[in-house]
Amino acid sequence: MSIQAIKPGWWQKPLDGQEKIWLSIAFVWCLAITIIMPWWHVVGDHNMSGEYHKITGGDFSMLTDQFIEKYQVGMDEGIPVVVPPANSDIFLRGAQWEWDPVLKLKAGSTYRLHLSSIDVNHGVSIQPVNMNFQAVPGYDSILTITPTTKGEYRIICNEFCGAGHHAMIGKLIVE
Ligand SMILES: [Cu+2]
Repeated sequence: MSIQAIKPGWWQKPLDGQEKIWLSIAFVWCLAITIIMPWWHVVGDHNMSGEYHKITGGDFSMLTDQFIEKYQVGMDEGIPVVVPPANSDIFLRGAQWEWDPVLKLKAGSTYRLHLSSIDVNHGVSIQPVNMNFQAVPGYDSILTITPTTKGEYRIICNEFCGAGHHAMIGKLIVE
């Protein structure tokens, strides 16, 4: 019986010069983005800080319905249109597969926007300005917003949420 020498595998060979360079670049980049993410929050307003509270889908739905009842002015393709006063609490409900209500806001006014979903996770992507948030079931995410540019915006769900995901497009109007 003889003992055969085991051939060294690729993982036992020392790193090649090129490999060392790329690993170093990747490592430095990892460090850089780790610093940049919190830095953006302070310097660039990229990552907004909000308030978060636990809430059931039923309770959030009830608050949204009350909000709609109070400030509804019409309908837009089957979705209620709401004109809330400045400095008020406003609600945006995500559900498979629509956003409601349509919010009509005043440029320069500040609102407390409550975001949630009553079923699964939805992504809130406001286009074309490309602001992105999350509607998370079980949580009321509150953002203090002051829209500055007049126009009609689309709220696109950018978190895959099922068969009708591609059609989950809401509307936000600033005038
Ligand atoms: Cu979706």
